Amino acid sequence: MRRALITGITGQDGAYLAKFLLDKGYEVFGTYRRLSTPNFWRSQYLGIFENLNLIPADLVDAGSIMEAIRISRPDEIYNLAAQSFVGTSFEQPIGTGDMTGLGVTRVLEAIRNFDPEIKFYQASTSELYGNSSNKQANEEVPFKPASPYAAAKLYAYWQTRIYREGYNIFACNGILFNHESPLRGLEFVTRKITNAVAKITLGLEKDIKLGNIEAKRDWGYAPDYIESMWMILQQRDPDDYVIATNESHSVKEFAEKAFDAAGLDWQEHVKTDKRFLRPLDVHFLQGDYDKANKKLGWAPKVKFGELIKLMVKEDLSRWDRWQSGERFSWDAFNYPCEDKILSRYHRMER
Ligand code: NAP
Ligand code: G4F
Repeated sequence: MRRALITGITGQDGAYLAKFLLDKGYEVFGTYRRLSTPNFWRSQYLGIFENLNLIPADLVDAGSIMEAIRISRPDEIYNLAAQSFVGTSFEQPIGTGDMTGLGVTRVLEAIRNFDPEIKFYQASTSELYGNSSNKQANEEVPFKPASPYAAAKLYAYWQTRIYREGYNIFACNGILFNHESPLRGLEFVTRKITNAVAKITLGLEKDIKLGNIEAKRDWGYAPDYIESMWMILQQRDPDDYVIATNESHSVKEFAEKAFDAAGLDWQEHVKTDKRFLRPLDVHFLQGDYDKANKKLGWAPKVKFGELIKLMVKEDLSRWDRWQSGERFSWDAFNYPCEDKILSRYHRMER
């Protein structure tokens, strides 16, 4: 039986990847951080929690990573753990550099020391491109990161290549464009919108406040993208691949379609608020997955319109069930109202 170690198993991609690998017959190990309250809701939601082998480890603690590898003795490591929210990376740039950047070197060093035969997948990102061009980005387009998060990921991207070329480790970058799902964190704009649409529909809220609604992203469906991670590690040679839908849409279009899916007019409910503007933003991202298509045989199945509908449907159903007294594992009921969260913006306003 093949063994996989997933860092970041409590996140969106970690949960879907764990399910995917279990279905393929893998023995799945996942690292999780000690938190004051456990957060396994995603794997519980997917019904796989009981099938996971969990190992406490933190990317800022090299010894804990080594220990996780010793315990799991994996054939493949999927490094999904990161401080993954771009907005937070402006508030916590040093912590983000440590976890999202240096953390990757800690995993690569552990592989080099423990067993260089272990295959390694690094969760690289379209944020690497930043505002480098307004064209579709493939693997040859130069990077120009525009956030502390992207700068940390750039370092991690190069370390992955350096360990591949320098130590002959099977280390690969999946350069994934934005991918969303009903398991997406509530701070990301897509789920923030679909959750708000559900609450507004049921009369629990009146409006939603957003930042830069002109920003454009190439949004795909997370379970489609998870499959590419596995495919990348099954090739004969290690390499880097862009994973995308090749379409780009604005936040405004996303909001319009999400409200429309619930029979509402977005203009009556969407407000803009400077609080959600970033010091520097990426205005346009659109990928080109041609290489992944030709070499891996990968293509996205779920596109923009369908993605929005399935996310709105799921959030509506959850709030509806919750209001009827049903209790289940999820995140939204427990999330603070954003007006209660103070940031640098509030300090500047005072
Ligand atoms: P996510 O939902 O935010 O999950 C991030 C995971 O990392 C969580 O399990 C989190 O654990 C863990 N983590 C954070 N800091 C850690 C630390 N110091 N030590 C160990 N674990 C830590 O992110 P995602 O959307 O699943 O994304 C997965 C990966 O792909 C991330 O590296 C992200 O940067 C990258 N990526 C995502 C996208 C996208 O559109 N989703 C696109 C490109 C690349 P806790 O639950 O304890 O916080
Ligand atoms: O949903 P977002 O926060 O995602 P972002 O910044 O594109 O990052 C995500 O995708 C990356 C891949 O490209 C990943 F690497 C990263 O880990 C993460 O998963 O914001 C998308 C866009 C931005 O331009 C943002 O300024 O939406 C804009 N936006 C407008 N109003 C907002 C809001 N973003 C958030 N989070 N909240 C708003 O109210």
